[in-house]
Amino acid sequence: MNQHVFLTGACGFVGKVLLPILLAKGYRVTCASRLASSHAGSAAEWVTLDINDAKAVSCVIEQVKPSHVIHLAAQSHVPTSFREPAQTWQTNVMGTLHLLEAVKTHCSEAFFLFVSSSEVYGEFFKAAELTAESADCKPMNPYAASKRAAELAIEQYFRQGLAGAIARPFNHIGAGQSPEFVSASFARQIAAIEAGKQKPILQVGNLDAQRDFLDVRDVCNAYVALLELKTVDIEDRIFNIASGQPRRIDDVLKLLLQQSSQEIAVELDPERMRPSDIPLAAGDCTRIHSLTGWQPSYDLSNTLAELLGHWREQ
Ligand code: A2R
Repeated sequence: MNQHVFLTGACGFVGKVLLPILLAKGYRVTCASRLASSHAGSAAEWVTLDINDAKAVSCVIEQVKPSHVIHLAAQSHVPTSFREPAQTWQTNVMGTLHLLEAVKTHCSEAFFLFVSSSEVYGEFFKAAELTAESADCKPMNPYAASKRAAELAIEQYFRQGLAGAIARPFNHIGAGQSPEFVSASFARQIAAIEAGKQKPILQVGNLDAQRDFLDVRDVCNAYVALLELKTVDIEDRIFNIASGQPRRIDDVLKLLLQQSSQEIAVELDPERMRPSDIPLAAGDCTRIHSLTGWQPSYDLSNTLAELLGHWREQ
């Protein structure tokens, strides 16, 4: 089969990192974005597409006839999902359904990789140190619930013969991520302090919480590894993309502060302390490792140093 990937959400944080990795691996890639025209000229092909438009999705998939779909496009912002739950479900569930139907109609042999989120585990995280894919999903926000709903839709297509996999990535780190995420927030503040744009006080939330961090390039390499997956049982098609190593937020902060020669005080910001915080969220990554050989390759302190370098250049 011709190796032609259809990549949605190509202009997002992950999409921008994944695209060059796919091209370097020799995949032909057609990227979809709502603002595609601005990317004409890159090595990939681009289409302008709103996944909420079922007809447009069908037309594009009929033309492209990809061998693989990587579906990243989503309303991925948790606070927005509380403000706009219907829009979040529309894009994340119905948008996914439009793609599934188009693939079923026009290229039913294609491999469909759906990028979900570790957020689907939600409250279950309180029950285990390392959460495996077999855990109960107990979403705690509309974003996570919509991703779980989309997973259920995909599982039904899997049972009807669709090839594919579902990825549940844990926390990613990398340049280009919104400073609403903890590592980017710390790095941005340190860079601002060094540049004299912020008092030498770094505002933090809950430093005791433990999370599972991966370099976004490792996350993307995992997606590429999943594209090459051979047939597996439907029950085994969900994959945690995780390091399997819980890290205290405090340790991430310390690693970043070590990169700076500046004297920086740390101050708790009550606004950043969420009472619903999950104390520990980390994933068991045994399944993806045993089925594809994937494992993380980037060292956390190097990733954080690069992140800080990125913010220093802003
Ligand atoms: O269309 P754009 O360029 O605004 O791209 C956004 C895209 N997107 C959509 N694309 C087509 N039709 C829509 N109705 C639509 N709504 C959103 O999804 C945006 O660039 C992309 C998602 O990018 P980020 O929010 O930066 O997410 P990130 O961190 O790259 O995560 C990738 C995936 C998401 O599905 C997460 O939920 C998952 O990884 O964990």
